[in-house]
Amino acid sequence: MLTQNQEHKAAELSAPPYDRSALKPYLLHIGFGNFFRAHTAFITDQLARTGESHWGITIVNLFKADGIRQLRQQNHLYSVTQVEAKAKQEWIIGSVIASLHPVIDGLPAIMAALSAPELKVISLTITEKGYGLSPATGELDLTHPLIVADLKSPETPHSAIGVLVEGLRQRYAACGTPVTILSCDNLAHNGDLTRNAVVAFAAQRCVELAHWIENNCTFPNTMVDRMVPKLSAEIRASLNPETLAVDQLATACEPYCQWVIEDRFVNGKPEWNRVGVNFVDSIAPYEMMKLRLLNASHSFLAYLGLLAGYKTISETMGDQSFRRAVIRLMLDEQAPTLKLPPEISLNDYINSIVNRFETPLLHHRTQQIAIDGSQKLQQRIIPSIQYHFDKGTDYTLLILTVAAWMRYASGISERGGILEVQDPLANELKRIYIQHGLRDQVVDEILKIPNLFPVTLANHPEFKATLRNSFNRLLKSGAQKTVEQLVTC
Ligand code: CS2
Repeated sequence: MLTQNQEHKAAELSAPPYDRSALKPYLLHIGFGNFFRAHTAFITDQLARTGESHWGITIVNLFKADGIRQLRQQNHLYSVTQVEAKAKQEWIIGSVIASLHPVIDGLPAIMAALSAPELKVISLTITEKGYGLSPATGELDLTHPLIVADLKSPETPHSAIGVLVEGLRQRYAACGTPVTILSCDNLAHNGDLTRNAVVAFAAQRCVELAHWIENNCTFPNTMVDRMVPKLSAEIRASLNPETLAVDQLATACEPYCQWVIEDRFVNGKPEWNRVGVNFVDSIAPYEMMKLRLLNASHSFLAYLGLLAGYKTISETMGDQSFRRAVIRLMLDEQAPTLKLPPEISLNDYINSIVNRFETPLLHHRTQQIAIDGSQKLQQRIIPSIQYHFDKGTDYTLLILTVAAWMRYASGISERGGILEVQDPLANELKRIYIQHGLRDQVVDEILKIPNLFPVTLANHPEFKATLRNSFNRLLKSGAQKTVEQLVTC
């Protein structure tokens, strides 16, 4: 609860220099996390600053209500600070104009917003696990507990997909106005996967609804890029104290910001291209490049760095062996799997990633990036392993990332301390470790978890043996020595 004094101060966060009352709820966004605040909302705010956009955002948060309550206390304003060595730039974001939460406002209010004729775009940042997909196949997992529950009572859904489909059903009944659905999560072909999940869920309810969605909604694929770490005490210390005193939602990020979107909007779009967004025919080369170079490297540094005792990505990059290893991962094991967009130079792109990772100001914690590995590896690492496996080429650093994730999943650090494991499979992983201990049998057991890895790999003796070797190497030598040995040989 805010004190009266804080409430008074919160109202003082000064609005950006445009008429917010002229913004209309054309965009509804599900998920009020840090990334959204510093990316989609930030970009929409930049556009509003041109004075020529009426695009405003309604936020829907399905889980935590605190952020929404706080946002309302702050008149839907909050700050985003771009941290960089030379200067910090602080923005007060005004593009969010309304907010909804099922517990505070009730589900019917959310459904009314989703079926409003003036709504043109629905965007999502619900994290990889929020889609209820099977990591191995990318299809909607009809055994996923939230999906099972929502299919039983589809008119009172809790999952993002269930809410979306019920909203679209009511939209179909109320006005039938087409709408664009924009996934902004780090999934390969995020639009296609979202369409498949939504249509599959809808088909379980009513085939006619599934057809309406297929024919009246588009799901452009998008590639998003901006590092937005959780606000740590270290970053807080570098932000403007006057803003912090009135802003409980202060967000910090790097200056870098990229958004590439397939130009398949069915009912109008914001002119985001005026503020740096690229609308293209196909984002496939961009998303592969970003997932396999940036995100995969992040996971490599997160798991191996965490095991070696490093707290942040920049600290891990400060260790020359890790720095060399991650560059080698990008150049030797990821680049061969990619077809880059024609205007991109591989070396420049890799150099820019290295520079971004080295920025100490961001304090991007290895622990934060390690979250949800069971969902992330399938997007960033596994397809490249499959590529090398089929070709018979080297994937030592890729498989080491998987082995390091498995080792991290034990919840025990190399010094015998506790590692906090946050993953949808955390309980399952814990059960395996309790049964087998810190021994390489766990590798086979984890590979047996249904829908985690593609069966072509999970059942292959050679793949299993390679993964076990990598895992044993980590057990025997530790992350630091293993990485050091790999880059010096
Ligand atoms: C990170 C991403 O946490 C993670 O898994 O790799 O959030 C990364 O910071 C963003 O994708 C950068 O655009």
